[in-house]
Amino acid sequence: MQTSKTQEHSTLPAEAIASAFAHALDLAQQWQGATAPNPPVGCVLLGVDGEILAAAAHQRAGQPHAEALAIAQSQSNGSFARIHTIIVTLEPCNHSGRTPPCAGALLQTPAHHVWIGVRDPNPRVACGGAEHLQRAGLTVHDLAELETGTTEELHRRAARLLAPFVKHTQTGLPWVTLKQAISREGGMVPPAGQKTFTGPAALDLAHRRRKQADAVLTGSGTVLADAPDFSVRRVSDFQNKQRHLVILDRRARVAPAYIAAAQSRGFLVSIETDITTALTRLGAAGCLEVLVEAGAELTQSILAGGHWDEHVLIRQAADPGANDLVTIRYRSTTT
Ligand code: AOF
Ligand code: ZN
Repeated sequence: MQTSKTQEHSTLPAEAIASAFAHALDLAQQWQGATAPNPPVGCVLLGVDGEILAAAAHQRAGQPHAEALAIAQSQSNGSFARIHTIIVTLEPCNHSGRTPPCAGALLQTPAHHVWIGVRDPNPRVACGGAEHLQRAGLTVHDLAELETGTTEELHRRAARLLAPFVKHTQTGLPWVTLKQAISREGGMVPPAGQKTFTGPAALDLAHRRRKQADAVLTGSGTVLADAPDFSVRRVSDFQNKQRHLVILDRRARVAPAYIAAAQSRGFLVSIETDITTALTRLGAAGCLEVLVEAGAELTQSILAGGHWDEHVLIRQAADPGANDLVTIRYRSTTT
């Protein structure tokens, strides 16, 4: 079919953009937890009929950005000349960091439209990428402009995906996810001889959350009571991923043997006495997301002190065999 000049330049149907965003978010989510201190980013290249030409995600700091990978893919599969619209979950960068600027790379393609999920809060990038593309004649759109029934859900996913990077860029602190499980009796302590009281779905969730975290934070009470190994088990972990394990231990109660064993499992272990200092140090070390897995006392003080961003609450099912109830709330309303 011959495509007219107007069709070549016009915006693709909203449904095609929405499904490409969903795909870009799925890809980026697979690397959530692998990219720190960089954000997880996904990019999809579409042709004039809304067909997917290439799709990729940023995998690790120092390696190519999502856009560069997608463009390289389109070059190797011969679709480069057909690129019409670029979908990217984060505003393309406009600076030379560890890798060359993506905005410049996008301008080398024949694309007419770029859709952005979230604007980059990095002061070296902030609005620079989008502005640069616009000045060069591309039409830049924000996901929020998209008129579909799924836009809100896509926007919520994009915002959560980038929230740790946004917070870290703006404050130097990591995003704190507080995981709390409550038994049907209302307590947080598993019955004697058991490490957990939640079912398989809640355990899967817990391990997925560990996988996406750059650090696990716990208290000495939990270590003394359970000696948790804090490893990622129910999902496959990233290769060579090194997580921090921070233990809040004011009275130096944690045995050196526990610390040595955690180090031999690959953790960078540190003992801290104060939550604010612990989070500041994790942020300075480039951690984007911290998962708190602690007992009642530390959990309550993190809630009361406002040191959390996301509270994942797992309530044990009233009936044995039924699914536990998971609720997620955010401290700020921007996510
Ligand atoms: C993008 N696409 O896939 C990512 C971006 O040191 P560099 O070169 O890796 O640059 C890191 C910065 O680039 C990071 O702080 C963030 O602002 C942006 N990340 N940008 O266009 C990507 N990961
Ligand atoms: Zn880039």
